[in-house]
Amino acid sequence: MAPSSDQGSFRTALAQAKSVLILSGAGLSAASGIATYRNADNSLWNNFDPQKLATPEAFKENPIGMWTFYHRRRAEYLLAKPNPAHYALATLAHAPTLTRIAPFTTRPVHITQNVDALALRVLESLPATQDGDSEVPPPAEAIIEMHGDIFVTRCTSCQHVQRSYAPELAAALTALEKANSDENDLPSVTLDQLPKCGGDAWAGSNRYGRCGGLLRPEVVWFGEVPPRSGEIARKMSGCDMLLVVGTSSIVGDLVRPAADYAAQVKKNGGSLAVFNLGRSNGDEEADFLFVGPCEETLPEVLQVQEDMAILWPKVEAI
Ligand code: BJW
Ligand code: ZN
Repeated sequence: MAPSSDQGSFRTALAQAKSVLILSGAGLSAASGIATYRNADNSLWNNFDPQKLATPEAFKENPIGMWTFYHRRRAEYLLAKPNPAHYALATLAHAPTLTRIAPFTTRPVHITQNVDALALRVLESLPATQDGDSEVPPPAEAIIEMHGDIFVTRCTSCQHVQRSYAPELAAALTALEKANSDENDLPSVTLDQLPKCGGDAWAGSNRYGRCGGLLRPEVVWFGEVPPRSGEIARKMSGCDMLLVVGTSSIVGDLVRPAADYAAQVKKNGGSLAVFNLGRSNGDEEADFLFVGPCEETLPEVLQVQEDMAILWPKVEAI
């Protein structure tokens, strides 16, 4: 049967669901000005073969080139602002809104493939619910960044992991970025000047978290196992309503394991609601399909515009 785009039927199904999950991809952040990976004029990987670039082998072969690429994206994402689609999804982590929309489900976990931290930043900005229940975990626990996060680094020697929104991880990379206007006059960066454990001022210690080792961005490259994969698979097997937002494939022929989740939910008798700018691969399997920019469709279909305005009164984008 063809997917339905009837908003009322979708809301009825959501209101009956007992276990709701969200799976998002790059389309969620498109309205924040962040390029998607594939198939748009400005896509990140139009000029690259991702299976060559986004691998641990590429980092080993060319750490300077890789850090230049990630440093630029990090600087750009730092300036990006969450858009109404992020806020609409985050209202589902707000107990009173969730109780109205889907009273029988526990707080939906948002599994995002995005590495831009925007969904996390919005959940962290959600005002605390005044329900006096100290047992309720903080909203940010309702997010799993399954392909990592560009603001997190891991030391390749001592494995120390750190989150930092500092604009500069290593002075040499910032100098490179500033010199970018004249490609012929690029300062040369040496391995020693790349982001290192303990920072630019590292002075020879070998302690954990200050060992001088080369840092890498804590993103998930091809061939690496996404963190919390087991936990995600378990959650999917108990899910009866999966919202799939802005990802290019919902059947297992693009980026796995994310592209397997929708089929898994369907196999277990759960429902699938897809929010995408256009038709995406496998969306004929969906029960509900809302074609259009998710920054418009999500607030409207979930009917959370008012909740967004009340929860984030100072955000202009809402
Ligand atoms: C809008 C919109 C708007 C736009 N509103 N919508 C066969 C051979 C060899 C390997 C494999 C194989 N089969 C499977 C594999 C494994 C491999 C894989 O999938 N390879 C395939 C390429 C073949 N996968 C892996 O290696 C993964 N690990 C793994 O499998 O481990 C084994 C294991 C797993 C689990 C349990 C046990 C073992 C790791 C995959 C890592 C992917 N990493 C990347 C890069 C992150 C770092 C970085 O950013 O630099 O993650 S790849 C890239 O693709 C990124 C994304 O998260 C991911 C998905 O892309 P996404 O989000 O779908 O973006 P787009 O651009 O493709 O689509 C955007 C969509 O939005 C479009 O549909 C638009 O229409 C829409 N849109 N504007 C609504 N306003
Ligand atoms: Zn270290």
